[in-house]
Amino acid sequence: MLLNSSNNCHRFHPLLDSIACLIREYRSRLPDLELLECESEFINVKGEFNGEELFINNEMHCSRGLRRIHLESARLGAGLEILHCVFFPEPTFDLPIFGVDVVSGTTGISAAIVDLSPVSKDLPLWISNQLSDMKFPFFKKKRELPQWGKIFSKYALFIRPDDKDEEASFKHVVDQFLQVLISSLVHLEPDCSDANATIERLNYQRFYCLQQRRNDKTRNVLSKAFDSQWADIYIEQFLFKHP
Ligand code: BLA
Repeated sequence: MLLNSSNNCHRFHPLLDSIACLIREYRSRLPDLELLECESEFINVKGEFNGEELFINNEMHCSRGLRRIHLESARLGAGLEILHCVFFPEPTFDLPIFGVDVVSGTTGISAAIVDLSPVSKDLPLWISNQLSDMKFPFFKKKRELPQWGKIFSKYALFIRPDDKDEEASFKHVVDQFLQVLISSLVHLEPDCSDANATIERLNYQRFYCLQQRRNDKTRNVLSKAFDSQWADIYIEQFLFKHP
């Protein structure tokens, strides 16, 4: 049997593993899916801290309507595991940005966030209609979004799951958000690349990246595991690279 050389065989917290599987399943159904073979120095990153193996594995694709489909799994020391995923749309398509961040530490999942974030003043109507019809499960520990989080929609879910049932409910919301995004994407026709709406969406994507770069928690964790200069480059040129 061939050993998987890309470290995908590492087991993460079951919620992180199962959300990654779910995302891969949706991703596999995207039209014209292609591997993005850019920035290869960031695809598999390895390090060591106090004898502990640290690593980041990235999967990067594009498809019709989505310019950058990024799924990241990272183990960054002291029991810290992160699942991070962003689907950046082509600005010619009237689609929101899908994003997920799940952070697991020694005491379990501390943060689970998912959103379909607007790339113009509001979400497209057919998306907000579907989201407002959704029945959101009850979560005991809702968390407050930070100052820079004004990029998120009013449907953003940010919680600390209380038990396995809440973890399953969070995954269910991720599933529904992906369903909403991908069912829209398939039927959507793009605008011209120089249309006003396209330029506006491009600018909002830039703003989204600028705001995400202000997440000091991400920067601190990466700086500790690697070094601060590398963390800045990774965040600005890979995680939240400008369109
Ligand atoms: C929070 N992100 C965090 C936290 C850590 C990371 C350690 C704090 C967890 C906690 O407060 O319990 C770390 N996240 C990472 C790292 C990577 C990562 C190292 O993605 C990548 C290598 N962040 C995103 C995306 C969203 C996001 C796509 O990357 C949203 C869709 C949100 N993460 C997000 C938010 C917080 C967070 C809102 C809380 C920040 C705060 O409370 O100040």
